[in-house]
Amino acid sequence: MLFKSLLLALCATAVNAVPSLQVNGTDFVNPDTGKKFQIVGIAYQPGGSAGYDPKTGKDPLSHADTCLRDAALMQVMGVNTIRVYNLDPDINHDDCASIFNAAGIYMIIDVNSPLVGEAITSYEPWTSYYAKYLNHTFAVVEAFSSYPNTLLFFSGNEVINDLPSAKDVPPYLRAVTRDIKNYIKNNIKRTIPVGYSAADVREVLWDTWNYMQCAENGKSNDMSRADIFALNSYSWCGPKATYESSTFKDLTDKFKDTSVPVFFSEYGCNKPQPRLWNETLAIYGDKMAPVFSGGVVYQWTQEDNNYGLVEIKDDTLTIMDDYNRLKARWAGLQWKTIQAQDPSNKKVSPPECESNLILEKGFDNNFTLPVPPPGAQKLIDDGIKPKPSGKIVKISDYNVKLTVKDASGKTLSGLKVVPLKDDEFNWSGKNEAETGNASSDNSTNSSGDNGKGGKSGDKDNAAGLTLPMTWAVALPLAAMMMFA
Ligand SMILES: *[C@@H]1O[C@H](CO)[C@@H](O)[C@H](O)[C@H]1NC(C)=O
Ligand SMILES: *[C@@H]1O[C@H](CO)[C@@H](O)[C@H](O)[C@H]1NC(C)=O
Ligand SMILES: *[C@@H]1O[C@H](CO)[C@@H](O)[C@H](O)[C@H]1NC(C)=O
Ligand SMILES: *[C@@H]1O[C@H](CO)[C@@H](O)[C@H](O)[C@H]1NC(C)=O
Ligand SMILES: *[C@@H]1O[C@H](CO)[C@@H](O)[C@H](O)[C@H]1NC(C)=O
Ligand SMILES: *[C@@H]1O[C@H](CO)[C@@H](O)[C@H](O)[C@H]1NC(C)=O
Ligand SMILES: *[C@@H]1O[C@H](CO)[C@@H](O)[C@H](O)[C@H]1NC(C)=O
Ligand SMILES: CC(=O)N[C@H]1CO[C@H](CO)[C@@H](O)[C@@H]1O
Repeated sequence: MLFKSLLLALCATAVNAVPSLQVNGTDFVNPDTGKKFQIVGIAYQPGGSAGYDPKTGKDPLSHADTCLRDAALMQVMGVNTIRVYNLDPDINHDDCASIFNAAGIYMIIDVNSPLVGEAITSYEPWTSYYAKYLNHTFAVVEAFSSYPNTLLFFSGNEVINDLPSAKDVPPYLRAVTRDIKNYIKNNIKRTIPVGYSAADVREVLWDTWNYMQCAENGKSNDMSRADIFALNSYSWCGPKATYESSTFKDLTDKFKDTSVPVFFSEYGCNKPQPRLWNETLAIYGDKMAPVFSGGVVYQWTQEDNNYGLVEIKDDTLTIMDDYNRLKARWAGLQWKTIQAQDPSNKKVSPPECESNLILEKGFDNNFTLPVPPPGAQKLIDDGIKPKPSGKIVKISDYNVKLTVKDASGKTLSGLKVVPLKDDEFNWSGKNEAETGNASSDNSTNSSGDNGKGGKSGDKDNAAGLTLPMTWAVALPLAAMMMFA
């Protein structure tokens, strides 16, 4: 009896949870359906990277009212993932994590930030690899690991960006990846994957990918190997670009041989304007979807770098035309089919970590990694103290309270998050709130099917990995340094 009520209590806490995904081979797999999961994501960095200041007690996931507003607007578009860069592990994120979870939206978490002591540096990386840095990294892992919608952690973002930074950084990136994976193995109940988010600089991209995905003696359980490889790519620009001219075809041809899931951790070239989002048709289309696992649009809020979908001034959000165009574009896709593809299920062995795997002269081809810095091994073995922790909480009211205006300046009413049933993730059609603009609403064909996860399995017993990872610089590097 006691046992039974305990079980019920445990189940109750998991209500309205997205299914924790697994990494199997080159795919994210929904364990309930066995289908490949495609990320439909948005980079969520209100204030830009410069807006992150832990001293204010604020970060992008600290305020329930703004998260509720943004989750509602994202849900209407069919977003299923946000990427969040700059997080303070000591702030409470329960409300925001619970809101996004209820909306069927996963979180990709960058464990680093642009602040000193919170990331591996691109030059003289040894000066940034010390126990206090790792402590911060592990604290972010602790803070987010209990949320079922934490998809993966990025152990680094755009750290290797050219040959000079490729000279010393690679072993440090692998070392941090190893430390985080070991930390999770020793201290965290759920296996959450750890990956790297690369700048799409072709001179170093392929070596970076191989350096991160290879394995010692070909063993896929090599702890320093990235579980996922992602790239921030801005090479598809404007309405005239094609699969070939954008070089997305080149990316697809190369990544066909990947041994880990690959996705766009940022995309959405903003020159020329306006963005018509043609690339999303390719990303979720027949050629790319079997190789890639979707992507993350850069970015939610309008900042100085001009990549926003919405503009926030004080507490008022105004929808921009880019939001409407992206929403309309996504609405034209057949999500029911896209999210129902079988994983490749092919046995892919990682390449061997050998110096001849690295092709570019000047790129570090030494796979001997630095050992954890003094004091760090104890943290990895026993856990940090104190440990931040998070939990899913009950949200009593899903109605948006902050002011939201459409692109013409009209205040919208009735906006709310529609909490999904257990084991669903969002894809499109449940939340019918009006946010648009008549012309784009036209094409918004919310023909209604929601991401059904089916029955949930044992979440903590995932054979594979659950999804999370890194920090982003505000200005997409690749936008400036495209495949030099
Ligand atoms: C380690 O992280 C925790 C959680 O953020 C923090 O309270 C503690 O002060 C950190 N320890 C060190 C040595 O930085
Ligand atoms: C991009 O999308 C626009 C709007 O649907 C379309 O007119 C244009 O032809 C597309 N570009 C290409 C190269 O297909
Ligand atoms: C609707 O959206 C289109 C394209 O985004 C824009 O050109 C138009 O001005 C918008 N109309 C209103 C009423 O917001
Ligand atoms: C994972 O992939 C292997 C093939 O590599 C396949 O046999 C297995 O069924 C897959 N597992 C899941 C849970 O999809
Ligand atoms: C590889 O790196 C390790 C650790 O820094 C160093 O001891 C070793 O000499 C390096 N090997 C080569 C061939 O440079
Ligand atoms: C929207 O629908 C109306 C009526 O069905 C049609 O006349 C109009 O051309 C459509 N607009 C767009 C942008 O598809
Ligand atoms: C909306 O969906 C229906 C049914 O799937 C389809 O027949 C129709 O062409 C779609 N309309 C638009 C504008 O995409
Ligand atoms: C609850 C829900 O399903 N919300 C949204 C998910 O995504 C689609 C668009 O793809 C929206 O139309 C839904 O409203």
